[in-house]
Amino acid sequence: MTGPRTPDRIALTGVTAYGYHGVLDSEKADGQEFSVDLVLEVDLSRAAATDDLAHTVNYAEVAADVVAILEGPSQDLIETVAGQIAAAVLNRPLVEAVEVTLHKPHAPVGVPFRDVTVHVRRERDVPVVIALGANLGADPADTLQQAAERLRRVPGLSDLVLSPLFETDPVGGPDQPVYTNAVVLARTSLAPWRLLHALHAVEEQFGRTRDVRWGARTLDLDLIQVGVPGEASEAVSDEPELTLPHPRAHERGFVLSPWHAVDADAVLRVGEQLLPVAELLPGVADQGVRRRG
Ligand code: A4P
Ligand code: MG
Repeated sequence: MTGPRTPDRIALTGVTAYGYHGVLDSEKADGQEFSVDLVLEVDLSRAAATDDLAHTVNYAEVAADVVAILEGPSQDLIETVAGQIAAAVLNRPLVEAVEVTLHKPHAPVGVPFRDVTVHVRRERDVPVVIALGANLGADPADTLQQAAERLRRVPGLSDLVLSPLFETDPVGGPDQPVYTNAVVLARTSLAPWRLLHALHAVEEQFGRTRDVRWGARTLDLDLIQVGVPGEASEAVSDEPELTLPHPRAHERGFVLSPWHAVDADAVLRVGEQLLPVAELLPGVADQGVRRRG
Protein backbone atom coordinates (compact mmCIF):
# COMPACT_ATOMS: atom_id res chain seq x y z
CA MET A 1 0.00 0.00 0.00
CA THR A 2 1.25 3.50 -0.71
CA GLY A 3 2.06 5.32 2.50
CA PRO A 4 2.70 8.95 3.32
CA ARG A 5 5.38 10.20 1.00
CA THR A 6 7.20 13.27 -0.13
CA PRO A 7 6.22 13.52 -3.77
CA ASP A 8 8.70 13.99 -6.59
CA ARG A 9 8.38 17.48 -7.97
CA ILE A 10 9.11 19.46 -11.08
CA ALA A 11 9.16 23.25 -10.70
CA LEU A 12 8.82 25.70 -13.55
CA THR A 13 9.04 29.38 -12.67
CA GLY A 14 8.52 32.71 -14.38
CA VAL A 15 6.61 31.57 -17.46
CA THR A 16 5.58 34.97 -18.80
CA ALA A 17 3.04 36.13 -21.39
CA TYR A 18 0.90 39.12 -22.29
CA GLY A 19 -2.80 38.72 -21.54
CA TYR A 20 -6.07 40.61 -21.14
CA HIS A 21 -7.42 39.37 -17.82
CA GLY A 22 -8.99 41.77 -15.31
CA VAL A 23 -12.25 43.38 -14.29
CA LEU A 24 -11.52 46.85 -15.73
CA ASP A 25 -12.27 47.77 -19.33
CA SER A 26 -8.75 49.20 -19.62
CA GLU A 27 -7.28 45.83 -18.62
CA LYS A 28 -9.34 44.05 -21.24
CA ALA A 29 -8.36 46.61 -23.90
CA ASP A 30 -4.70 47.21 -23.18
CA GLY A 31 -3.59 43.98 -21.56
CA GLN A 32 -0.61 43.48 -19.30
CA GLU A 33 2.09 41.01 -18.40
CA PHE A 34 1.31 37.89 -16.35
CA SER A 35 3.68 35.26 -15.10
CA VAL A 36 3.26 31.82 -13.63
CA ASP A 37 5.20 29.56 -11.30
CA LEU A 38 4.31 25.89 -11.26
CA VAL A 39 5.15 23.02 -8.97
CA LEU A 40 4.12 19.66 -10.44
CA GLU A 41 3.91 16.59 -8.22
CA VAL A 42 4.86 13.75 -10.51
CA ASP A 43 5.85 10.12 -9.98
CA LEU A 44 9.38 10.26 -11.39
CA SER A 45 10.56 6.81 -10.31
CA ARG A 46 10.08 5.31 -13.75
CA ALA A 47 11.67 8.24 -15.55
CA ALA A 48 14.71 7.98 -13.30
CA ALA A 49 14.94 4.23 -13.99
CA THR A 50 14.45 4.43 -17.77
CA ASP A 51 15.84 7.87 -18.74
CA ASP A 52 12.86 8.06 -21.10
CA LEU A 53 10.99 11.32 -21.72
CA ALA A 54 7.76 9.32 -22.05
CA HIS A 55 7.92 8.67 -18.29
CA THR A 56 8.10 12.24 -17.18
CA VAL A 57 6.33 15.48 -17.93
CA ASN A 58 7.61 17.46 -20.85
CA TYR A 59 7.95 20.89 -19.27
CA ALA A 60 8.24 22.59 -22.65
CA GLU A 61 4.71 21.37 -23.45
CA VAL A 62 3.48 22.46 -20.03
CA ALA A 63 4.97 25.94 -20.56
CA ALA A 64 3.26 26.16 -23.95
CA ASP A 65 -0.10 25.25 -22.33
CA VAL A 66 0.42 27.99 -19.75
CA VAL A 67 1.21 30.63 -22.37
CA ALA A 68 -1.82 29.60 -24.45
CA ILE A 69 -4.09 30.15 -21.44
CA LEU A 70 -2.44 33.44 -20.44
CA GLU A 71 -2.79 34.73 -24.00
CA GLY A 72 -6.24 33.16 -24.41
CA PRO A 73 -9.77 34.44 -23.76
CA SER A 74 -9.97 37.29 -21.24
CA GLN A 75 -11.18 36.38 -17.74
CA ASP A 76 -12.19 38.83 -15.04
CA LEU A 77 -10.34 37.04 -12.26
CA ILE A 78 -6.82 35.66 -12.10
CA GLU A 79 -8.30 33.00 -9.80
CA THR A 80 -10.14 31.69 -12.87
CA VAL A 81 -7.01 31.76 -14.99
CA ALA A 82 -5.01 29.95 -12.30
CA GLY A 83 -7.74 27.29 -12.14
CA GLN A 84 -7.65 26.83 -15.91
CA ILE A 85 -3.88 26.39 -15.82
CA ALA A 86 -4.15 23.84 -13.01
CA ALA A 87 -6.77 21.86 -14.94
CA ALA A 88 -4.66 21.83 -18.10
CA VAL A 89 -1.56 20.64 -16.27
CA LEU A 90 -3.50 17.91 -14.41
CA ASN A 91 -4.62 16.47 -17.73
CA ARG A 92 -1.11 15.17 -18.23
CA PRO A 93 -1.37 11.58 -17.03
CA LEU A 94 1.71 11.58 -14.80
CA VAL A 95 0.84 14.71 -12.83
CA GLU A 96 -0.77 13.89 -9.48
CA ALA A 97 -1.05 17.45 -8.15
CA VAL A 98 -0.10 20.94 -9.20
CA GLU A 99 0.48 24.26 -7.45
CA VAL A 100 -0.02 27.34 -9.59
CA THR A 101 1.12 30.81 -8.55
CA LEU A 102 -0.12 33.47 -10.94
CA HIS A 103 1.57 36.90 -10.74
CA LYS A 104 -0.06 40.11 -11.91
CA PRO A 105 2.65 42.68 -11.09
CA HIS A 106 1.02 45.52 -13.03
CA ALA A 107 -2.47 45.14 -11.59
CA PRO A 108 -4.31 48.46 -11.09
CA VAL A 109 -3.91 48.59 -7.32
CA GLY A 110 -3.77 52.38 -6.92
CA VAL A 111 -0.83 52.44 -4.51
CA PRO A 112 2.80 51.46 -4.97
CA PHE A 113 3.17 47.66 -4.69
CA ARG A 114 5.50 44.98 -5.94
CA ASP A 115 3.28 42.12 -7.00
CA VAL A 116 -0.06 40.47 -6.50
CA THR A 117 -0.39 36.71 -6.75
CA VAL A 118 -3.00 34.01 -6.45
CA HIS A 119 -2.00 30.53 -5.50
CA VAL A 120 -4.05 27.39 -6.13
CA ARG A 121 -3.31 23.73 -5.51
CA ARG A 122 -5.31 21.06 -7.32
CA GLU A 123 -5.07 17.27 -7.21
CA ARG A 124 -5.69 14.90 -10.02
CA ASP A 125 -9.14 13.37 -9.73
CA VAL A 126 -10.01 10.91 -12.49
CA PRO A 127 -12.28 7.87 -12.69
CA VAL A 128 -10.69 4.45 -12.69
CA VAL A 129 -12.01 0.95 -13.36
CA ILE A 130 -10.34 -1.98 -11.59
CA ALA A 131 -11.17 -5.65 -12.28
CA LEU A 132 -10.99 -8.17 -9.43
CA GLY A 133 -10.70 -11.92 -9.85
CA ALA A 134 -10.06 -14.87 -7.54
CA ASN A 135 -10.29 -18.64 -7.84
CA LEU A 136 -8.15 -19.99 -4.99
CA GLY A 137 -8.50 -19.93 -1.22
CA ALA A 138 -11.34 -20.88 1.08
CA ASP A 139 -13.84 -18.27 -0.11
CA PRO A 140 -12.99 -16.26 -3.26
CA ALA A 141 -16.16 -14.17 -2.91
CA ASP A 142 -15.11 -13.11 0.57
CA THR A 143 -11.61 -12.38 -0.77
CA LEU A 144 -13.08 -9.95 -3.30
CA GLN A 145 -15.18 -8.20 -0.64
CA GLN A 146 -12.12 -7.86 1.59
CA ALA A 147 -9.97 -6.69 -1.30
CA ALA A 148 -12.50 -3.96 -2.05
CA GLU A 149 -12.31 -2.89 1.60
CA ARG A 150 -8.52 -2.84 1.36
CA LEU A 151 -8.69 -0.71 -1.79
CA ARG A 152 -10.93 1.73 0.07
CA ARG A 153 -8.00 2.40 2.38
CA VAL A 154 -5.42 3.03 -0.35
CA PRO A 155 -4.41 6.71 -0.11
CA GLY A 156 -5.31 8.40 -3.38
CA LEU A 157 -8.31 6.14 -4.13
CA SER A 158 -11.78 7.45 -3.24
CA ASP A 159 -15.49 6.96 -3.88
CA LEU A 160 -15.16 3.21 -4.33
CA VAL A 161 -18.14 1.23 -5.58
CA LEU A 162 -17.99 -2.57 -5.79
CA SER A 163 -20.05 -4.27 -8.48
CA PRO A 164 -22.13 -7.37 -7.87
CA LEU A 165 -20.05 -10.55 -7.83
CA PHE A 166 -20.10 -12.98 -10.76
CA GLU A 167 -19.15 -16.64 -11.00
CA THR A 168 -17.24 -17.20 -14.23
CA ASP A 169 -15.76 -20.09 -16.17
CA PRO A 170 -11.97 -19.79 -16.48
CA VAL A 171 -10.69 -18.20 -19.69
CA GLY A 172 -7.31 -19.49 -20.90
CA GLY A 173 -4.57 -20.93 -18.73
CA PRO A 174 -4.39 -24.47 -17.33
CA ASP A 175 -7.32 -26.46 -15.96
CA GLN A 176 -8.39 -24.42 -12.93
CA PRO A 177 -11.34 -23.74 -10.60
CA VAL A 178 -14.25 -21.46 -11.43
CA TYR A 179 -13.53 -17.76 -10.79
CA THR A 180 -15.34 -15.11 -8.84
CA ASN A 181 -15.03 -11.74 -10.57
CA ALA A 182 -16.12 -8.19 -9.86
CA VAL A 183 -15.27 -4.64 -10.83
CA VAL A 184 -14.53 -1.64 -8.65
CA LEU A 185 -15.22 1.90 -9.83
CA ALA A 186 -13.34 4.64 -8.03
CA ARG A 187 -11.72 8.01 -8.42
CA THR A 188 -8.02 8.51 -8.05
CA SER A 189 -5.36 11.16 -7.61
CA LEU A 190 -2.65 8.60 -8.40
CA ALA A 191 -0.82 8.40 -11.70
CA PRO A 192 -1.37 5.01 -13.43
CA TRP A 193 1.99 3.50 -12.47
CA ARG A 194 1.56 4.31 -8.84
CA LEU A 195 -1.93 2.88 -8.97
CA LEU A 196 -0.61 -0.36 -10.49
CA HIS A 197 1.97 -0.61 -7.70
CA ALA A 198 -0.77 -0.07 -5.12
CA LEU A 199 -2.82 -2.88 -6.71
CA HIS A 200 0.20 -5.21 -6.67
CA ALA A 201 0.72 -4.43 -2.97
CA VAL A 202 -2.87 -5.42 -2.22
CA GLU A 203 -2.51 -8.60 -4.30
CA GLU A 204 0.55 -9.50 -2.24
CA GLN A 205 -1.33 -8.96 1.01
CA PHE A 206 -3.72 -11.63 -0.18
CA GLY A 207 -0.89 -14.07 -0.85
CA ARG A 208 -0.78 -13.67 -4.62
CA THR A 209 2.16 -15.35 -6.32
CA ARG A 210 2.98 -15.05 -10.03
CA ASP A 211 4.06 -18.37 -11.50
CA VAL A 212 1.75 -19.43 -14.31
CA ARG A 213 0.39 -16.73 -16.57
CA TRP A 214 -3.40 -16.88 -16.57
CA GLY A 215 -3.07 -19.54 -13.86
CA ALA A 216 -5.16 -19.81 -10.69
CA ARG A 217 -4.75 -17.00 -8.16
CA THR A 218 -5.91 -15.90 -4.72
CA LEU A 219 -6.44 -12.37 -6.04
CA ASP A 220 -5.88 -10.62 -9.37
CA LEU A 221 -6.34 -6.87 -9.65
CA ASP A 222 -6.14 -5.39 -13.13
CA LEU A 223 -6.37 -1.80 -14.23
CA ILE A 224 -9.02 -1.68 -16.94
CA GLN A 225 -9.34 2.01 -17.67
CA VAL A 226 -7.98 5.26 -16.24
CA GLY A 227 -9.63 8.61 -17.03
CA VAL A 228 -12.56 9.31 -19.32
CA PRO A 229 -12.22 7.66 -22.76
CA GLY A 230 -11.85 10.25 -25.48
CA GLU A 231 -11.15 13.07 -23.04
CA ALA A 232 -7.85 14.61 -22.03
CA SER A 233 -7.82 12.72 -18.72
CA GLU A 234 -7.75 9.32 -20.48
CA ALA A 235 -4.54 7.34 -19.98
CA VAL A 236 -3.55 5.33 -23.06
CA SER A 237 -0.44 3.18 -22.99
CA ASP A 238 0.85 0.25 -25.01
CA GLU A 239 3.68 -0.64 -22.69
CA PRO A 240 3.71 -4.35 -21.77
CA GLU A 241 4.10 -3.60 -18.05
CA LEU A 242 1.09 -1.30 -18.08
CA THR A 243 -1.23 -1.38 -21.07
CA LEU A 244 -4.21 0.96 -20.92
CA PRO A 245 -6.98 0.45 -21.45
CA HIS A 246 -6.50 -3.21 -20.54
CA PRO A 247 -5.90 -4.93 -23.90
CA ARG A 248 -8.18 -7.91 -23.27
CA ALA A 249 -11.03 -6.26 -21.33
CA HIS A 250 -13.25 -5.86 -24.42
CA GLU A 251 -13.32 -9.60 -25.08
CA ARG A 252 -13.84 -10.81 -21.51
CA GLY A 253 -17.24 -11.40 -20.05
CA PHE A 254 -15.74 -11.66 -16.56
CA VAL A 255 -14.81 -7.96 -16.83
CA LEU A 256 -17.65 -6.61 -18.98
CA SER A 257 -20.59 -8.17 -17.11
CA PRO A 258 -19.71 -6.88 -13.62
CA TRP A 259 -18.70 -3.52 -15.10
CA HIS A 260 -22.03 -3.18 -16.91
CA ALA A 261 -23.88 -4.26 -13.75
CA VAL A 262 -22.37 -1.35 -11.80
CA ASP A 263 -22.38 1.19 -14.65
CA ALA A 264 -24.88 0.61 -17.45
CA ASP A 265 -23.45 3.61 -19.36
CA ALA A 266 -19.82 2.50 -19.24
CA VAL A 267 -17.71 3.14 -22.34
CA LEU A 268 -14.47 1.38 -23.27
CA ARG A 269 -11.86 2.29 -25.84
CA VAL A 270 -11.18 -0.56 -28.29
CA GLY A 271 -8.44 0.64 -30.62
CA GLU A 272 -9.65 3.86 -32.19
CA GLN A 273 -13.27 3.27 -31.19
CA LEU A 274 -15.13 4.23 -28.03
CA LEU A 275 -17.73 1.51 -27.50
CA PRO A 276 -20.52 1.21 -24.94
CA VAL A 277 -19.85 -1.83 -22.77
CA ALA A 278 -23.51 -2.74 -23.30
CA GLU A 279 -22.75 -3.25 -27.01
CA LEU A 280 -19.79 -5.52 -26.25
CA LEU A 281 -21.79 -7.85 -23.98
CA PRO A 282 -23.50 -9.92 -26.71
CA GLY A 283 -20.06 -10.87 -28.05
CA VAL A 284 -19.11 -12.51 -24.74
CA ALA A 285 -22.50 -14.05 -23.93
CA ASP A 286 -21.21 -17.62 -24.35
CA GLN A 287 -18.34 -17.36 -21.84
CA GLY A 288 -20.14 -18.81 -18.80
CA VAL A 289 -20.61 -15.69 -16.66
CA ARG A 290 -23.29 -15.96 -13.94
CA ARG A 291 -24.35 -13.32 -11.47
CA ARG A 292 -24.17 -14.63 -7.89
CA GLY A 293 -27.15 -14.44 -5.61
N1 A4P B 1 0.03 -5.36 -17.02
C1 A4P B 1 -0.03 -4.71 -18.21
N2 A4P B 1 -1.12 -3.98 -18.30
C2 A4P B 1 -1.80 -4.14 -17.13
C3 A4P B 1 -3.03 -3.60 -16.64
N3 A4P B 1 -3.79 -2.76 -17.38
N4 A4P B 1 -3.43 -3.99 -15.40
C4 A4P B 1 1.13 -6.24 -16.64
C5 A4P B 1 -2.68 -4.84 -14.66
N5 A4P B 1 -1.50 -5.38 -15.09
C6 A4P B 1 -1.07 -5.04 -16.31
O1 A4P B 1 -0.12 -9.56 -14.88
C7 A4P B 1 1.02 -9.71 -15.70
C8 A4P B 1 1.60 -8.34 -15.99
O2 A4P B 1 0.70 -7.58 -16.75
C9 A4P B 1 1.84 -7.50 -14.74
O3 A4P B 1 3.14 -7.66 -14.25
C10 A4P B 1 1.61 -6.07 -15.22
O4 A4P B 1 2.81 -5.31 -15.22
P1 A4P B 1 -0.34 -10.55 -13.69
O5 A4P B 1 -1.51 -10.06 -12.93
O6 A4P B 1 0.93 -10.81 -12.99
O7 A4P B 1 -0.64 -11.93 -14.44
P2 A4P B 1 -1.97 -12.43 -15.06
O8 A4P B 1 -3.14 -11.81 -14.38
O9 A4P B 1 -1.89 -13.90 -15.14
O10 A4P B 1 -1.82 -11.86 -16.50
P3 A4P B 1 -2.79 -10.91 -17.18
O11 A4P B 1 -2.20 -10.59 -18.49
O12 A4P B 1 -3.22 -9.80 -16.29
O13 A4P B 1 -3.99 -11.88 -17.39
P4 A4P B 1 -5.44 -11.45 -17.59
O14 A4P B 1 -5.62 -11.11 -19.01
O15 A4P B 1 -5.91 -10.54 -16.53
O16 A4P B 1 -6.09 -12.84 -17.37
N6 A4P B 1 -10.85 -16.28 -16.29
C11 A4P B 1 -11.85 -15.86 -15.52
N7 A4P B 1 -13.06 -16.45 -15.61
N8 A4P B 1 -11.68 -14.84 -14.62
C12 A4P B 1 -10.48 -14.20 -14.48
O17 A4P B 1 -10.37 -13.30 -13.66
N9 A4P B 1 -8.20 -14.00 -15.28
C13 A4P B 1 -7.22 -14.33 -16.11
C14 A4P B 1 -6.02 -13.51 -16.14
C15 A4P B 1 -7.35 -15.47 -17.03
N10 A4P B 1 -8.63 -16.10 -17.02
C16 A4P B 1 -9.63 -15.67 -16.22
C17 A4P B 1 -9.40 -14.61 -15.31
MG1 MG C 1 -3.50 -9.50 -13.70
